[in-house]
Amino acid sequence: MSRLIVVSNRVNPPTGKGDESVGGLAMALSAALRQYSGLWFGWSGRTVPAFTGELSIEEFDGVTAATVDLEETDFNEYYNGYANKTLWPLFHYRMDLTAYDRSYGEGYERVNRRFAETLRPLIAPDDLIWVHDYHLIPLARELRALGVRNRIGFFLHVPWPAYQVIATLPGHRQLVQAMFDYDLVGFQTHEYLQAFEEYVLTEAAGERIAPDKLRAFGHTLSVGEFPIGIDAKDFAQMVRGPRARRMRDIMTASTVFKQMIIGVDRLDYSKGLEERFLGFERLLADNPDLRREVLMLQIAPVSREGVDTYQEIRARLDALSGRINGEFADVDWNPVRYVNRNYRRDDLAGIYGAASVGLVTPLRDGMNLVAKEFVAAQDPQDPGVLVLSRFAGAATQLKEALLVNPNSPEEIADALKRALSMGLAERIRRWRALFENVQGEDVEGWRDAFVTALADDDAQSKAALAG
Ligand code: ADQ
Repeated sequence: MSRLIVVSNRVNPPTGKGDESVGGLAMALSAALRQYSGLWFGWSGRTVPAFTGELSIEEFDGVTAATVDLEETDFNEYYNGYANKTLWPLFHYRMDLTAYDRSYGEGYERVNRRFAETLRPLIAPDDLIWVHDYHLIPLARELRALGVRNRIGFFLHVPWPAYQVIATLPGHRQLVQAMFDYDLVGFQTHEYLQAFEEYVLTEAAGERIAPDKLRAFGHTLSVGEFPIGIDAKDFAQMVRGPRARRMRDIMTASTVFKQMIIGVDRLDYSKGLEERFLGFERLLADNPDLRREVLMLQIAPVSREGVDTYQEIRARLDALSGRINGEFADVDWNPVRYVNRNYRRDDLAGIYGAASVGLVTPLRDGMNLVAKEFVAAQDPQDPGVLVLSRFAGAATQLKEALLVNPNSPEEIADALKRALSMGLAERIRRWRALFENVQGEDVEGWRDAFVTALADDDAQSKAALAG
C-alpha cells in the first residue's frame, strides 16, 4: 500500500495526553492519522528571522511529523495575511472583513513554494499526498513545477462560497486554476461542491466530463463531497472514562437545580458568538420564569490574536457577557459563565455531558465538529438537545437538531425555550437519529473515503495508460 503524506499548515500530532491544540482540523487529522503510519508535514508554529528550510523530524505513535519554521514576514503575509485576513473572511461570506493586500498574496505564493521545496525530497514515487485547507491551495501547482507526478488530493475544511462571492477576490481565477493541479478536490457538503462547479462551468468555461469530473484550464479534476466526522469510537470511550465522568459530576454539582446551555468555539467572528449571547439575553428578557433556572456556559479560547478583528470581537464579547450578567444576575446566580481557556478533550466530553442544551450557532461553518462532539457525549437515557445553525455544514447531516437562523436572536431564544422544555421521549428520539449519524459517518470513514478515491483513480489511470 502507498504511504500517505498529509500536508497542513500546522502539524499537531497526538500526544496521547488528550491535550492536542484546539481546532477542528488538528482534531480531525490527529484522529485520521492515529492508525496510519504516514508522514505529516507542515509549519512548526515557530518563526525565525530568515527562512532556512531546515526540517525537524519527530515520531509520535507511528506518525512521523516533519515541520519547518517560517520567517516572520511569511507569518505576517501568509498566515495572518492572506490565509486569515483574506481567504478566511471571504470563504465565510465576510466580504466586509476581507483584506486585499498585494503583499499578502505574494507571501501566500512564496510560502507555498517554500513548503513544496522543503517537502519535495521527502516524497517517494508511490506516496499519496493529501493537502489540507485554504492555506495551501497552490501547493500542488508548486509541487508539479518541481516535477512531482504523484497523486495529490486536496480537502477544503471551510465553505466554498457562492460564485459571486469568490469572484470578488482579485486573482480568483488563478486560485481556482491552481486547484486543477490536484487529482482530487474534496468539499464538506454538496452546497460547496456545487458552488465550486458553478464557478468552473461559468467563469472558467470548464465542462463536466463525468458526474464527478470537471475539465478546465487544460486539466481534468475529480471532485467529491466528503463530510468530516469525529473520532466517534475514541470519543465514546472517553465519555465513559473516569476523567470525563468526574468532570461531569463537577459540572452537575456546580449547576445544581439549573439547566446548563453549553457553547464551545474558537473565539472567531464566524462562530456567531455575539448573536448567540443576544439570543440568550432575549430568552431571559422574555421569560422571567426561566431566570435562575438556566445558565449559559460559553467556552471560547482565543485564536489568531495577531489579527485585529479577533481582538475586537474579544472586547465586544467581554462587554456583552458583562452586560447580561449585570442586567440579570442575582446574589446566588450568574446567567453567563464565559471562559477563554482550552480544555482537555476528556474534560470537554464531561462538560458536554452535563449540559441540557448544546448551542452551536455559527454564521457559517464548513462542518462544525463541536455539534457532533456534543451529540456523542450525551447520556442515551437522558440526552440533551442540540440547537444548530442551518448555516453549519453539519446541518445537512444532523437534521434532527433544532435548526435555527443564527442571525436572529429571536429564533435562537425560541429554540432554546423549546429545547429546555422538551420531553424525554422527543429528546431520545431526536438524539438517536443524531447519534446514528455521528457514529456512522466518523473521521475514519471520512479518511478512508478520501484516500480510496484518491488511490482508486490512480489504479484507473494506470490501467488506462497500460491499455
Ligand atoms: P474549526 O473552525 O476550528 O474547524 P470545529 O469544527 O468546531 O471548528 O472544531 C473545533 C475543535 O476544537 C473541536 O474539536 C473542539 O472540541 C475543539 N475545541 C474548541 N474549543 C476548545 C477548548 N476550549 N478546549 C479544547 N478544545 C476545544 C475547521 C472548520 C470547521 C470544520 C473543521 C474540520 O472551520 O467547519 O468542521 O475545521 O474540518
